[in-house]
Amino acid sequence: MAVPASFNDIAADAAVRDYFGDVWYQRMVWVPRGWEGQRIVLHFESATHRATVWVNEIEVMSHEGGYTPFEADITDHVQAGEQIRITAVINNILHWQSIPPGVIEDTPAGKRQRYWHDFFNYAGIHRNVWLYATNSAHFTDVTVTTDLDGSDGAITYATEAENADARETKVILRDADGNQVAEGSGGTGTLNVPNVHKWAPGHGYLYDLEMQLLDGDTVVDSYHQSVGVRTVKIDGSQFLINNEPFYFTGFGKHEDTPVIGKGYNDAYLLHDFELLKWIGANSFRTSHYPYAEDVIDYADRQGIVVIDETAAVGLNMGLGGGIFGSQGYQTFSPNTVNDATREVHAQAIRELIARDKNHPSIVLWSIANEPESDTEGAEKYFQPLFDIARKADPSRPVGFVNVMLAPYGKCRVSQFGDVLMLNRYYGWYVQTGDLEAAELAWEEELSGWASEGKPIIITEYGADTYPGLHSIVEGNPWTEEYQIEYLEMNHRVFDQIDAVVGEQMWNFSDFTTTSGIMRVGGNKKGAFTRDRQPKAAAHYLRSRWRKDL
Ligand code: BDP
Repeated sequence: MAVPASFNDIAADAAVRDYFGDVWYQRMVWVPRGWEGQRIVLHFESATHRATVWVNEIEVMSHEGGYTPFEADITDHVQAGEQIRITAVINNILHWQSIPPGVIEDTPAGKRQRYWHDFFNYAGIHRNVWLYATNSAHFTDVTVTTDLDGSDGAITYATEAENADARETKVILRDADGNQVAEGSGGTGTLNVPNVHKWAPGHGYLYDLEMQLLDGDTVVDSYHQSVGVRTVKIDGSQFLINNEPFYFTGFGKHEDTPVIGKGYNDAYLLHDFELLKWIGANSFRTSHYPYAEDVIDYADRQGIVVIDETAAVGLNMGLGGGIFGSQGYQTFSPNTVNDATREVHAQAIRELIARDKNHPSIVLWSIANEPESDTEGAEKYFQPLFDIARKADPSRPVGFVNVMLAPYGKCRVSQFGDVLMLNRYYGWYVQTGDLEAAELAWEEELSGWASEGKPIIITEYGADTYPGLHSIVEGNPWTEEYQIEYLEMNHRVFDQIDAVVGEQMWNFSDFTTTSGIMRVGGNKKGAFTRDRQPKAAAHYLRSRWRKDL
């Protein structure tokens, strides 16, 4: 099986596509001879949704959650210069205690995997797997935060190291041209940078912070951390980056491409960012799971702003009625999404923040997408999760994405967020084809939210559009014309309300879902098709978002 890739679409076989259960991966690898005496680590960038890994006959690690990394020190089990066998069993079942949740149902035709999120449950080893070596004294972590005081910047760092007794830590800050601009000693500290070159939306300027672990004059470990100096603050209903109001334009995306499913791919990464630039998007949300680390690294370099989301999607049994068939479950209950699920969710939040805390592009954590949020059960479930996120990262705002079923006045979870993120489909799922009625209803609801005094980001609004389908008259859903009319209506509403600080259209491109009567070869709300060709709406968005044209 190819790695990185989802296994589902590789075989031309429905049994492989829809398979759920254990999937075994195995390969032989040489441990480089030059690694004698080094600490050797096996690192998975992700395995969806859980994995257990062996080196030769020895079990070395297990991990729950499909989109965050895990690793094991395998030094004691391998020899430099030898070939080793790596075996991983990946399991893709979604159940009540997984994030995202799902259920295996007994049907007359056999067992079936069911879930409540609107994208295909692609699985496998989606990202790179690394074998790497360090000194036994080595850095294990670094946390960097930045601040601005007029034209001066401050970079505060805290390193962590192992087996490093009596070792000194030295840090060197270099600008993007490689010139040293500051240095410090000790595992923690603050570097002041007069006349700092800021990281800003559209301007991905990065410094390089090198940390060295020293044994006398010998560098025994060295790590390079990119640093973008910028601030993020909420001021009333404004979202400030570098103390200036920021307006998000862009999309909710997916990791979803032909053949490889959710597999990471350099070419698609570059191409998607070129399209973001072409269309004038300054941001995206990692709907509905943490994306590959390369994506976030590249966003840092490109100055693209990111809302970083956990895989907590589909915690809402009220949503499936239309799209996924009959219901019969309660979202929050001892037998469904419960305290044990919340523990897994909490761990997903911690792992997301641990992985992504140092990225300047990330300005906001989204701890869930469209959960049930209008019930007491939801309020109790979510309150501690906001605390966990804030404790893990006091430097960024935290929010969750609200669903249309919990409108203004009904939602009991929004009170915990620093920002309001709303997904709304007026003119699509309701008032379908009647944009006049949709506009009135949308304006009314949004004015309600605006009275809360928090910044509002519209994280989803969209209309399924079959490329090539046209209509001479207005109000004809699924046509390319209607997608534009729908977007224009939304933009009229947003432009009237000051508290709206962003618009992220759903979706960047068409993507694969489970089959169903609401989906035609997947979700067709993309501005681009799945193979990244523009629909008419892409040109319309470009004319709205590209201020330079
Ligand atoms: C929202 C979800 C998103 C769906 C979208 C849609 O957040 O995942 O794909 O609506 O229905 O419910 O297109």
